[in-house]
Amino acid sequence: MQKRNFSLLEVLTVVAIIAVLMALLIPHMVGGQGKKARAKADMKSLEIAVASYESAYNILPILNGDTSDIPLNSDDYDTLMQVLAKVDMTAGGTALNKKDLANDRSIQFLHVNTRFASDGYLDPWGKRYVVILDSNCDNKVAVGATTVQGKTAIYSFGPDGDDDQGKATGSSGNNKFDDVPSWE
Ligand SMILES: [Ca+2]
Ligand SMILES: [Ca+2]
Repeated sequence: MQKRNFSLLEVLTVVAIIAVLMALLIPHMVGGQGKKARAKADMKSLEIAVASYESAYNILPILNGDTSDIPLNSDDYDTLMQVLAKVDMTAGGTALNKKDLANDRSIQFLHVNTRFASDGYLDPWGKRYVVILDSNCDNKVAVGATTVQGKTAIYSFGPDGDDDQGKATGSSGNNKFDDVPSWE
């Protein structure tokens, strides 16, 4: 039986195909995971900032007068970010002036990048995080049907940019849930 060796050209062709496939696939895989990791890190910073504020001032940074835990609206989101970051934010229509904010001791609880003032505190896919604080002071936060223990629940809409109520798995009809929650 005659033994057939691969020619150099054949080997090089296979190596080249594998290299092209890896170049196509790896950034996609790493990119997706990298963005999720960034979202988790952002949310962790925010959670720590809220907790630090609470321990400094003995109150949550935003009290919207609600007796149920509902996601911060756009203005409250702006105010929260400004209070915590001590940065004037112009992204929102009713951005408050720095000196008016409820942070008398001027502590910077949240460190933000330099694009913060124009972009706001956005997730890696360009949307705002959903921030829900424990407005009714029972040390848990309701997110849709999920109950999160603690004072803060945050989630990102994830790659699809749609609100899945913080659910990272499962689906409804054609919509596959892909949110990135702070509590998982
Ligand atoms: Ca609550
Ligand atoms: Ca989503």
